[in-house]
Amino acid sequence: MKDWMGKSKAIFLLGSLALILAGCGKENLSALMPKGYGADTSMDLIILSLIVMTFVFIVVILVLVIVLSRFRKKKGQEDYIPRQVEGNKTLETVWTVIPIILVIILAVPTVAATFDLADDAGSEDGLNIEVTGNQYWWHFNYEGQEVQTSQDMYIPVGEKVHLNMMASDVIHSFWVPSLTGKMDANPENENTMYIEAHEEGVYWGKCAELCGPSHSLMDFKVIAVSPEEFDQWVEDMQNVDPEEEPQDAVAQDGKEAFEENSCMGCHAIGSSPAQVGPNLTAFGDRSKIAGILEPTKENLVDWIMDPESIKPGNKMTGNYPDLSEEEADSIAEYLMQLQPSEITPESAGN
Ligand SMILES: [Cu+2]
Repeated sequence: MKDWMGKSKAIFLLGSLALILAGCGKENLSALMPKGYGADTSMDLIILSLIVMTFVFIVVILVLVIVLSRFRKKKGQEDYIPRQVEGNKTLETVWTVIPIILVIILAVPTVAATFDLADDAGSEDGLNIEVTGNQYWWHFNYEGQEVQTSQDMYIPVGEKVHLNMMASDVIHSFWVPSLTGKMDANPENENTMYIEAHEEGVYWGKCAELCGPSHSLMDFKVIAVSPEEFDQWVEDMQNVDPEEEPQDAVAQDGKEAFEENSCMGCHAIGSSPAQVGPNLTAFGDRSKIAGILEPTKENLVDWIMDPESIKPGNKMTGNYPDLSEEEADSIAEYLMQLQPSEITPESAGN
């Protein structure tokens, strides 16, 4: 008896803890707070399955309680054995038919939603973005627009945005929980999906496929802005001149150091595609540095000096000459000044 009490207490505590922790989800990083078409569809299916599961739970518990109370051994019934039932056709039909009906209730909307979400993926019309997953960052190429960027993906609100997805190294998985479900980014074949945001805002994205030691740090953002702001952002990005000289002396030194140390071998500024490292066109506007650090110059210097301590296994480690603290500082100044647009994660409500 004591043992049973201890177990039920533990189950109660764990259950309460799970309920409390369920409230810890960040806004804009939760499938339970849908802000896009795909996430709405998933949420509808979650609610439907919860209703079905609750119904099954209640029926099973009711039957259990009735059976336990009606057929238990009562006082004075020392040799009591309830009537043994075998091969009851009615019962067997009921417990076969009801689950089949429940499975149909779950399956029909699920299959319909799957086809619906797959329907317009990979369309030729509208905005198409080529998404490439890399260890441990995301590249976005706006097809036909001459716009390339990394980590922060801008989209217009209320529009279907088609994503054509691949990976450059290992399998990654693109996931923006508030907007839609997951999609694998594979090295060998292209997967397509679309996202659509109902409201302006900054939505957090995660890589959802274990892809190496820094998999959990492979964060990115989707920034949904009004269609007018989006057009403005595209224009601002198209007008970036990578050769443009920075305003102040430190940033000018930074630009020189950036070029002398062959940073351009891996990174690009402007619309030329980066081969190995992230495109840095609007680096000064990014919501995070390396996907995870607050966007301050100090954090950028730390990242440049020792990226391995921040994102283990990243490809920048060991791929460039030793920089002095002063060089790193001036490069950081130069990069933080790359702010080609007024449309930023901050203006979108980060
Ligand atoms: Cu990944």
